[in-house]
Amino acid sequence: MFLSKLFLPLTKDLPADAKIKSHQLMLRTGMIKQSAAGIYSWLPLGFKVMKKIEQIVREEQNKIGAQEMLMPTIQSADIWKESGRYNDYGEEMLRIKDRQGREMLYGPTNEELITEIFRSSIKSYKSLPQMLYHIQWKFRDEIRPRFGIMRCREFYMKDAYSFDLDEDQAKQSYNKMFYSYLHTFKRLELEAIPMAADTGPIGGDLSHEFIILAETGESNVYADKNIFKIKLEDYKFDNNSLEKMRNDFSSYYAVTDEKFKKEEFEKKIKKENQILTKGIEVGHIFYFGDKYSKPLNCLVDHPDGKKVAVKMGSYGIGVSRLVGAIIEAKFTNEIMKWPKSVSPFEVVLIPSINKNNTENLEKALKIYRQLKSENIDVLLDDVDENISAKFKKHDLLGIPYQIIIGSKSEGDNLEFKEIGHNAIMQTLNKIINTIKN
Ligand code: 5CA
Repeated sequence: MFLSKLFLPLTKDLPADAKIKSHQLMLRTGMIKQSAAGIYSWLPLGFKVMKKIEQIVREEQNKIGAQEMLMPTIQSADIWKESGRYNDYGEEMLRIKDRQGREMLYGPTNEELITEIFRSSIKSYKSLPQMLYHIQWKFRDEIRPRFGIMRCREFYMKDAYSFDLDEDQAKQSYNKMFYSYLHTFKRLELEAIPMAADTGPIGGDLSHEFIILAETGESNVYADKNIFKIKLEDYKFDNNSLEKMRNDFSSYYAVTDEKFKKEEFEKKIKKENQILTKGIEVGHIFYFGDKYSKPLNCLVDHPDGKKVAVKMGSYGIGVSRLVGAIIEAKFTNEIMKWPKSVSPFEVVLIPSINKNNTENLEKALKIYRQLKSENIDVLLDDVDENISAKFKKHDLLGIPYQIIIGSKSEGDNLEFKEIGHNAIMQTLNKIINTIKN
């Protein structure tokens, strides 16, 4: 892609409510545009990042055996009346009437709908366990949407649902998701802490929020620093190891507000190990047994002949929120650096362009074509502006590899920024060398 062709509405004018870095930066770099309070359009740059995050979330869900499907955004109110949540959900639910006067709603979550789908086809323990997920827009009429896409009204969520015969097996499903979440966040280069949490309007008795540390976060974090010593590589994907993993994490103090007790915290953790800060909730998992399967009559035949309500859990990741969360975690000193796995482009070519001398641009074009032929997603900054303005722009855009052509370099030399020893660097070096020779 040529920068001159990219739809990238950079802006310096920020609305007064853009208080945190990620919100400001996403607006400045034209990743998103607000269309109504708490409702955003995703412009090409932002959309690309979100899609890459979505793909990582998807791959890690598939790895643990969850199956992807897609449920609609609009749901019938009937199933919510069956579960009893239609009234309980209150003002946060966007309620709609269709032309026949039927009550509909824009889904804030999908426990009811997935249970309805499940009960109509699965009748026997022989079909269990199952894990299903979708990645779909949700709507919650948040009383105070803020921080851009971090707390908005329409947002993109991965929500998964597990179905098991009994509590023990359901907890194994829970553990698999626990494992999957930690691996997902690791691939996004985020250190997420699983914190014991309340279940709120979803319900249930076992729940963890996955929180990344950030001063601008809305969640309070109370944790023991030693939790970061746990290494994911030490756990295998089998039931015993997964159970051990959750227990090991739970053995360190890490709780959200509702579970926090000051005396306990101060007694249990040495002063120097206390983490007392803010964080961003990027995922939330719940085990709630038969909270939905019972009222919705989602029963299966038990091996001993009885009919039992399936035991369920639900598991959410804020895919759109993660875009902002990554920015909050990675932005330092006016310089952004996307994790390589989700960067909008893999590498940017920055030629110093001079009207009387097109040599740098020609050289850049040559490299551009070769990178393209190697399937590297490259951006070529072909805009005619001075090099320091270019550098400023790319510090904000945050593409992790830059090749600078003609600024400090003399003759055939090229300058790299951000050198790493990995596959893409080797390919880049190879291409650069063939061009030089
Ligand atoms: N049904 C359950 C799990 S599937 C559920 O809805 N959980 S949740 O309410 O905790 O939401 C899951 C994740 O969605 C959160 O961890 C958060 O990352 C994201 N999220 C929730 N509300 C918003 C919002 N208003 N704006 C952006 N992301 C949100």
